[in-house]
Amino acid sequence: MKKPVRVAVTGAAGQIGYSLLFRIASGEMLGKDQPVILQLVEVPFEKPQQALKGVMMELEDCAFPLLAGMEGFDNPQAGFKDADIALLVGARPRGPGMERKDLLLENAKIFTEQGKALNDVASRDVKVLVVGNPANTNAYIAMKSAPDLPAKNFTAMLRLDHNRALSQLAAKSGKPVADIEKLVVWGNHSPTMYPDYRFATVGGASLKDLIGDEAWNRDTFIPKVGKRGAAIIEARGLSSAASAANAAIDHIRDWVLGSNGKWVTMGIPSDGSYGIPEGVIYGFPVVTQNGEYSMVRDLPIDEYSRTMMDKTLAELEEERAGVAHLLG
Ligand code: NAX
Repeated sequence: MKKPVRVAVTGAAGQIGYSLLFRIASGEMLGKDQPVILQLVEVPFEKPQQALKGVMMELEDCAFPLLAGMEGFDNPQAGFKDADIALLVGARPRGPGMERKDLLLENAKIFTEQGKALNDVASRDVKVLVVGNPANTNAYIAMKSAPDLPAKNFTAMLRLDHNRALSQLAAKSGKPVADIEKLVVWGNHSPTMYPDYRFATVGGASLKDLIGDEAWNRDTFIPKVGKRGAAIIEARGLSSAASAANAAIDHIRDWVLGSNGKWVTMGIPSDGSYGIPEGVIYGFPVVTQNGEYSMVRDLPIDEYSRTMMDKTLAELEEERAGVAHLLG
């Protein structure tokens, strides 16, 4: 039997948590031979702590053979102890009348504290995925608050955007999702992101040539992927949860177990490639192997793509400037 992997999850009593935890415990994230210990973190208030207890009771009732242990916490310093993987899902939602600036600052406090806690008590190899919005900037704040951990361990979730784009492309081209490779989603997890299928292939042939409809790309595809989150809220009355949990599982599974040469999108700290300033957490194409990701480099960037990539970068830089005073 393998040594259990410690997985910390914040926002464990929330919507995404409810779609996520059972799949982690059943082995869908780390493999059907990998025991896990769940360290579940919620805010220290009665209602969410009570709800967390209920979720833990249900996890118990599944009698998952791979669930080697489970504990609930009301603070990250205790909850992140020795964590090998940290899924930072909980975040402050936008309240009525709340300005974007205030939302950013409220979340900056949360992710500063969580970054510090990871720095203090998590495994030195902890793999961090930030799901809670604004995900890229929250990941940046956590990374900056954890100076003793490698910056490359901090990532943000662009995988839902990647998967949304894949499905739209499959529907348009009539090809199976599984056959589409080399898709990229550049930038911020926000409507400014740039889903880019210029390099995508189906069975080795160019998907762009197959679709051959540039107007569809610019006028339908890109805005549809960018506004998909809002469309789900309008239809469901609640934000994406099961698809977000699914994307988090995909992200970590590929990071830990490898993508078998396939490109996937991860929000990672830039190394200066593609004109994106070093340190900015930005969606890039990566391949993963042996628990490490590496960026797909030297892709040609045409004028339209440059404009799109700079627009989503500008938004990230604005967010970063809004929290700079907190990071010293
Ligand atoms: P919910 O409001 O259902 O659940 C969030 C949970 O987090 C709550 O139980 C809350 O008590 C808890 N929480 C808040 N602050 C916390 C803290 N400091 N420590 C521990 N727990 C804390 O939201 P849910 O639908 O689960 O969404 C969670 C986050 O994911 C939101 O920020 C949401 O915007 C974001 N999303 C990100 C996506 C992405 O692709 N990156 C897509 C889906 C989702 O919109």
